[in-house]
Amino acid sequence: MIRRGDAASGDLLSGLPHAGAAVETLADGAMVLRRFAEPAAEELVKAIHRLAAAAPFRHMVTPGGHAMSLATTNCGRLGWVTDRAGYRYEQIDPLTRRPWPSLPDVFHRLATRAAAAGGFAGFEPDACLINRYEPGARLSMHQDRNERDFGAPIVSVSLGLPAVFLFGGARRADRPRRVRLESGDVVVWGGPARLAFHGIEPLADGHHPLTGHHRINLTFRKAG
Ligand code: MD3
Ligand code: FE
Repeated sequence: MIRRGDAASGDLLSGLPHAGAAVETLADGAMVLRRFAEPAAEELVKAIHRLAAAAPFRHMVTPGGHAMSLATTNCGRLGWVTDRAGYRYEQIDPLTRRPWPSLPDVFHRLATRAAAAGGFAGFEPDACLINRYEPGARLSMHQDRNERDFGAPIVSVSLGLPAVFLFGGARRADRPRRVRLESGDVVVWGGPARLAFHGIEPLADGHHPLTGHHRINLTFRKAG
């Protein structure tokens, strides 16, 4: 279902719906807000550079001992980490041994407005995982299960180079749908979609005016 010009898809800066704004339902509980973050994209990328100066991007290691192809950092009260000991949320960045930088206002505003547009008014993220892909980097099929409350949605924001998102089902073996995510696209994952298997295909080569040869993805979560 596509609702064009719906008041739910608002311009971030003016608070008004913007031309071409649409809410597209991918599956029960999964809403794509195409270009919802476009008006704020430059401000978001500036904030990411500031955050990365305080909590650098790093290639975390999976419990199996492999370095991830994508680089990761976090902001907010809790940050998602992985190492040989497993996947979890931590208040202290293991690299800097300091708390993660706080959630910038522009991040919080975007995440809560997108969640509301997707039917999750009152969403209060306490964690934002920031993934940075370069050409060839990928994310294999997984579920996000380290959060305490699966009733809260996850809001994802794509910036820079496009990617092919793989949207599977409740079982790993379910054949995934391929969904192209472009800069400014926001997806709200809640309800039955919250525990779906998902991944990202290897990033294609390219250049984007916002991020150069990178794709950056923000995922806002209520982890604690
Ligand atoms: C569907 N990130 O960080 S965002 C992740 O583009 C992650 O970096 C991908 O999967 C990325 O865990 C995909 C879209 C996404 C995020 C979380 C989900 C889709 C989801 C949780 C449940 C279902
Ligand atoms: Fe995920």
